[in-house]
Amino acid sequence: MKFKKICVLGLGYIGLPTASTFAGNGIKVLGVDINNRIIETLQRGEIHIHEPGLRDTVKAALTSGNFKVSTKPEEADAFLIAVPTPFHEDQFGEYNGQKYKLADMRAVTSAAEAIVPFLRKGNLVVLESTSPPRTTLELVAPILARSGLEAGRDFYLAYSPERVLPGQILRELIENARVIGGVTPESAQAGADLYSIFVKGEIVKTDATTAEMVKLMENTYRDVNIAIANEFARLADKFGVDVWEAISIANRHPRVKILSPGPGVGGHCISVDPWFFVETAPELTPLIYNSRQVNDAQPYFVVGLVKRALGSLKDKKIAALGLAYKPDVDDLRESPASEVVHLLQREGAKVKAFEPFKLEGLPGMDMAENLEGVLKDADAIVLLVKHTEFVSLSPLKVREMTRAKIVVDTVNAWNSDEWLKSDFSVSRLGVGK
Ligand code: SAJ
Repeated sequence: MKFKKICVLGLGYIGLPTASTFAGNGIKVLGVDINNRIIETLQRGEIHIHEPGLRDTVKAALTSGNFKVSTKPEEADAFLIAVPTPFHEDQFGEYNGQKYKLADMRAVTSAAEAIVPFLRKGNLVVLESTSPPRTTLELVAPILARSGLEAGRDFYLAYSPERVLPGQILRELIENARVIGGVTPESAQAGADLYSIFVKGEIVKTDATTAEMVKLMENTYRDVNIAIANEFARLADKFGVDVWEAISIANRHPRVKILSPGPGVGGHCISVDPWFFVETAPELTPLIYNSRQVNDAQPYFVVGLVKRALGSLKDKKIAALGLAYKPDVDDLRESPASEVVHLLQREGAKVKAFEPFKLEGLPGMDMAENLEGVLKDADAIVLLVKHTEFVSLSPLKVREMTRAKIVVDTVNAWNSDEWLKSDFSVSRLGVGK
């Protein structure tokens, strides 16, 4: 199948890089977002998210004339849906007395509805948003059928998950293997024809529900493995062991690859996607459910560690380094670091935070504009995110900036001996020694 024009619905972390990459490869792209502010920002040649290289790619795409943006779709050869699928904040499911989160599919529903008036025979529609198994067949196809056209017979319909790592999106979009699950083999082939415009990695064709499951399996696998690392950290703390040393020794086994413990699992993928399995089959997913519980409880474990180091938290001045959900990104969504700050505040601590990638932080937080500002009056320093800029901090330099004596390292970034030499006492997550 040949594509001259495509329409990308949703211009966030996935839609915008995807749309501008297609445009950079000579395809006419209409980027659609319901948020007028995003459209205005893009029309000014600016972008609303932080991702290395994205500003230049978007700018080049706009200047070439191939990339246009709007709040409404138009007729096109292919429609890509890349809208968010968060979970409901105020609705839960329940199974055997255990509460679980529910996917909020309203954005996918609206995007599919928005396509209906423009859908023509022979078009391709691809859902990219992470979704519970069978969404393509049972939610998207019936909505698109309102056009009078049937998926797989009159138009092609496929599910193709994005698998890019925030911070490396533009490179991974091109280089990663791409899964395309069609509602028919012809739909998978149409999807493969589309993505082969820029994908250099392997393109693997399958059916839509398999592709949906693959995406959820990948992130769930990671979540469960981080949960076990976090449990190992708790056990090491109890038994007087350094979990980082123990993991590094265990990982010398040829078939063991333990991930890193930390303050918890954040972001908009790994901490969300496993719930899509739990929601659709709570009776089959005790391991997935409990891993989520372990990772969600990890900020509380970190607060316990800070409490142990400081005695009491009441009125203690704490410098929190980092609020992002992981190193070197500006994304604070579902961030365990931010959760730790909230919990410390709740315990009566006076927390000042510094997030170099998002100076404004979050509402209700006392933010410093730089390192000096956050360290100045602190009683203790709590490192929550392994940003490169924090890892390379010299204890000698920090000593000059603060009177704090206590350091809590939750991400294993700092060498305790060096900090001791500069008159800091150091507590590390997962170190009971
Ligand atoms: N984390 C740990 N320990 C580790 C690794 C990560 O605590 O050893 C934490 C991070 O600090 C962060 C969270 O887990 O809070 C998730 O970070 P991540 O780097 O593992 O993943 P994401 O959420 O940035 O991106 C993931 C990726 N999926 C996998 O690696 C299986 C990415 O490829 C997906 O495209 C993305 O989710 C997505 O959009 O689904």
